Amino acid sequence: MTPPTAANGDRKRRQDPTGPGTAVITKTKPQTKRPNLYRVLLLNDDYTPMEFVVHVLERFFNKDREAATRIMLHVHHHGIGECGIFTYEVAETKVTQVMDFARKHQHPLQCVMEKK
Ligand code: TYC
Repeated sequence: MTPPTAANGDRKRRQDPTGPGTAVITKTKPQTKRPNLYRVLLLNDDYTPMEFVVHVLERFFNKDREAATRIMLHVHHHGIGECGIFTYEVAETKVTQVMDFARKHQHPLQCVMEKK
């Protein structure tokens, strides 16, 4: 028969860390991970009508006439401009919608996305 020594008690606690005198503390990770964001850009060209670009910005990027005109003129003068910032899937959808719409109307308008 083994006498109940202090050493025996220590051994018992090492085998069962949830036994009396110990507690398991679970730390919940704060759920604050931000999604990767993507800029959707329009590129200038010499052929797409200004009015068509304004319409694209109103229709697919929910810009009012004033904001759409400002962005279109920025692209016209600087060669490239931002339409909006979205998560990957939304950005990809916008690019596809704009490219399909431009092709349907036989304009060479280019729309691209880049990681922010
Ligand atoms: N440069 C075009 C023109 O003069 C207008 C234009 C603006 C085209 C923006 C594309 O993304 C664009 N008709």
